Amino acid sequence: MTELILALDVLTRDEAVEIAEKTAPYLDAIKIGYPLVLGSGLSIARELSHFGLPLIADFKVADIPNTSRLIAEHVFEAGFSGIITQGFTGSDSVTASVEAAHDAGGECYVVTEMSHPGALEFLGGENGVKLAKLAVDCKADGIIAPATRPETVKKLRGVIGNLKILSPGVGAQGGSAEEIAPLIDGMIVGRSIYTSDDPQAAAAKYAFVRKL
Ligand code: OMP
Repeated sequence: MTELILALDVLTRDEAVEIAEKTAPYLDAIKIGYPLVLGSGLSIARELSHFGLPLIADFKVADIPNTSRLIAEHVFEAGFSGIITQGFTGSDSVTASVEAAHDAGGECYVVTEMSHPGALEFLGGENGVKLAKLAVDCKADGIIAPATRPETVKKLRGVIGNLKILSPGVGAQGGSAEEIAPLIDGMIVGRSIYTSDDPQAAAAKYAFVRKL
């Protein structure tokens, strides 16, 4: 079964808690990034931990190894169980994030080809494949790969084997939940749930798709 991960990119604590309350029964994890953390502070992780779901920190870390490690340590101390890092910074930086995650009992995911059209200017094709190989070599727990390009996801699966694939781009970015779900381990959905008139019903719909 493919997990359903809510990308909770709302801007305030109140909105975040309201959406999480409505959707939590249908979710397997919540992903939080700059929009919410800059709006509400890192302490939002502790508040959302009351819903009993794994929390993934989407900071797309892209720094030197020492800074990457410091960021990751902060993230896991704050109560997250996973972190997303860029891969183009190279193996030493990615390894620093992976080791900090594993030292804290958490997981680290490496971004490969991103889901938006502009990603193809630098991250697509052979570079996406190289980033996936790097994730394997650095002992990451999985990769982030685009639900907007199922063919790419299939190709990257061939590179990473059993590592997890988490895929954003479903709904608002045009990716099909039905098409991508059988290829991946976790479907990341943001706006199609949290901007819906009925976030609970939207989450329930994606939760149904993930079981198909
Ligand atoms: P929606 O487009 O609203 O469903 O949100 C997608 C979420 O996934 C956002 O939080 C993005 O920042 C994130 N994301 C992508 O959309 N594309 C990527 O290639 C990578 C990510 C990510 O790392 O989560």
